[in-house]
Amino acid sequence: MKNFQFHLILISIGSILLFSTCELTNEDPCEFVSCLNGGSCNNGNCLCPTGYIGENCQNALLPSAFRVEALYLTDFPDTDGPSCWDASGGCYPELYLVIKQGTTTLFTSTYYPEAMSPGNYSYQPNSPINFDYSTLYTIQFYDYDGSIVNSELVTGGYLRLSSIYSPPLPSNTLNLSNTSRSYQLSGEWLF
Ligand SMILES: [Ca+2]
Repeated sequence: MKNFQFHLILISIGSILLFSTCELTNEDPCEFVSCLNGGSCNNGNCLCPTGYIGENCQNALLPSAFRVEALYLTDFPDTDGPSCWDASGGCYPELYLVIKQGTTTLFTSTYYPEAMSPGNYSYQPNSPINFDYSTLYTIQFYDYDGSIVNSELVTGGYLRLSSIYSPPLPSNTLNLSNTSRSYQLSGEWLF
């Protein structure tokens, strides 16, 4: 019986030692690490999402550009005030998009005939256009009237990303609007 008790004590001590060792090796290095702005902890270090740096992902970076993959126009003046855009052959505009930087045209799309608002008209450049963060771009929509030179400006405006950007990082779909148009830029922030 004494022998049995002695073995029981040995087993108990062994178990305590075993569990203590396990607790030591299973200590979580991320237990006291707090990763901000959507960062995640890996082995005690923060893995930061795009646009953030720092030990705890606490610092937001400024983007260098936005890579525009598509533009979606949703709301625009589909009549010319009380008049039609076209004197004959329908009322609504044959709507196309022009993107310029200064006097340089970066993209001219094909047109949608008889475009009505609200709608969802998508324009996709053959290859994505990088909008530099601090550069001014012109985004215009025209009514095609048989030739480019006869086209009439339907609506348009300027866009400078640095004027609209503030952390946290916006999504990859930018919703932009003013009184005469609403559109989305779809793409990716670059750093
Ligand atoms: Ca037209």
